[in-house]
Amino acid sequence: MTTTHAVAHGLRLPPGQRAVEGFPRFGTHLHHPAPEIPADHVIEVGGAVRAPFSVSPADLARLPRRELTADFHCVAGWSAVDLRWEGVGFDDFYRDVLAPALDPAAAVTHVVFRGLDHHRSVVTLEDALAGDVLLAENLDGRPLDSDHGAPVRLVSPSQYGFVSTKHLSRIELLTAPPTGSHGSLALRLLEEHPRARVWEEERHGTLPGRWVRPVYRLLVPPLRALCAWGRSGPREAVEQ
Ligand SMILES: Nc1nc2c(c(=O)[nH]1)N[C@H]1C(S)=C(S)[C@@H](COP(=O)(O)O)O[C@H]1N2
Ligand SMILES: [Mo]
Repeated sequence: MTTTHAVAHGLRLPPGQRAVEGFPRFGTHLHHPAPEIPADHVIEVGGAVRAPFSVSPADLARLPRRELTADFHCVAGWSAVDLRWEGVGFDDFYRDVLAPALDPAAAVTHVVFRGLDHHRSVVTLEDALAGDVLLAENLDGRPLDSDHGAPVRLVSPSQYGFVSTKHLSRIELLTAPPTGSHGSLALRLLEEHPRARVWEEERHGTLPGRWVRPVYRLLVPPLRALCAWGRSGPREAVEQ
């Protein structure tokens, strides 16, 4: 078992983060209910492989299990502390499942993770193989619920939460960074940072992370109020 609530630079949390009680359902999806999970749910694999294939829960169950206790950091400044995840290490998954299926001529540089709700994240291969990245099926000793990404999600605790795609349905292996479609400067400033490392405060594209902190500070309370008002359940919810 690995524990990575790193105390780096003398800080308990990465710069600009504040701890919240419990683990709210975060995300860019709050106005949608969690997606339906098909009974025969699988993770499709595509991109630089000899032939596309899919990975079933039974395939995952054959791989070594890993437990990881870590804090979880949303780019909007909220951190949930000491979450206990359990699943398959992405490095083991890569070695045992993805690497043998690769097109021999391909040099993979990036991995794309897609969720059932069409959320997607892009991770460099180096960051994906960092050792603290999991395909997680359990949280705090129980199977993931729909708020937190059932039946399986990515968890990359050293990167902002938007990387940790929930309800994982597809993995694509790329041999070059995906080409962005963002034309305008404003959009480029605001796009997700390609590495999104929390201790480096890599929040957004080309803006220094600390510049966007005050914007989130202002935006988050009204968004939280709106979300709480819009949801029937008792759970707390915050945007981004
Ligand atoms: N499929 C999917 N995964 C997602 C999101 C989403 O909207 N859909 N939001 C991301 C964001 S912005 C955050 S902070 C985390 C929140 O995880 P949680 O809802 O389990 O707290 O999920 C990430 N993964
Ligand atoms: Mo987030």
